[in-house]
Amino acid sequence: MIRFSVLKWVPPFARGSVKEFRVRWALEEAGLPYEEEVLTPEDQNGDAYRARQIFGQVPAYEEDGLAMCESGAILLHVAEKSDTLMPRDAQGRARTLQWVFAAVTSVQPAVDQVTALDFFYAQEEWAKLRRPSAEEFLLRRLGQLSARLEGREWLEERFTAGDLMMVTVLRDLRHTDILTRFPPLAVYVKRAEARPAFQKALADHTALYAEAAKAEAAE
Ligand SMILES: N[C@@H](CCC(=O)N[C@@H](CS)C(=O)NCC(=O)O)C(=O)O
Repeated sequence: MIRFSVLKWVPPFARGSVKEFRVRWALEEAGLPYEEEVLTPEDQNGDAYRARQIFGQVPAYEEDGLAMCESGAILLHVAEKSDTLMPRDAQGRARTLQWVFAAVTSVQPAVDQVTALDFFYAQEEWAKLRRPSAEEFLLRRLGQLSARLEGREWLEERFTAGDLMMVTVLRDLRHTDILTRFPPLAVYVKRAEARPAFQKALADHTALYAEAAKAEAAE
């Protein structure tokens, strides 16, 4: 049975963005059954877990004797099992790898610069000074991506793991109005979010934090 780790608690802004969500969504697309391994902070810092994920982060993944970590690598591993995520022809496969890497190495860093400022340092003077140039860089990247998606449903002729990864990265901007400035991107994210596998994964991910959300709403 496939098993991946999830965090018992995350702050509200992180819900829907925890990197286990990518794996969960991919497994739903692939139609593969799985179990969650729910981690407390003590579990994360224990030797047993660190042996599987040296940074103590999620997700870590296990399957029939295989133990691995890093959401991008896990996504590609799962994608190899599923025609929905990975075309079988060599070119389609190579292009899927290209888009997964574009998402994590060309778009995610630009997104992360803005989200880190917004979520962790918003009140700092230096962050207020840095924010406009971080956003400007991000807008340039998003403009380039948006041009690719103009008139297309997906990055290639069909949905792949590349779209799954790209959409999880773009969704990290949902606390801003930035995507609305790029209609092809806004529509692309909505199209992906309408997929039944996405809906199921998000519902299950959110359910982990339902009790915490109720308590926070009552405060
Ligand atoms: N590069 C890693 C990053 C994983 C990561 O950042 N995980 C975060 C949640 S989104 C985490 O476990 N944070 C808890 C911590 O660092 O203690 C991956 O993609 O799997």
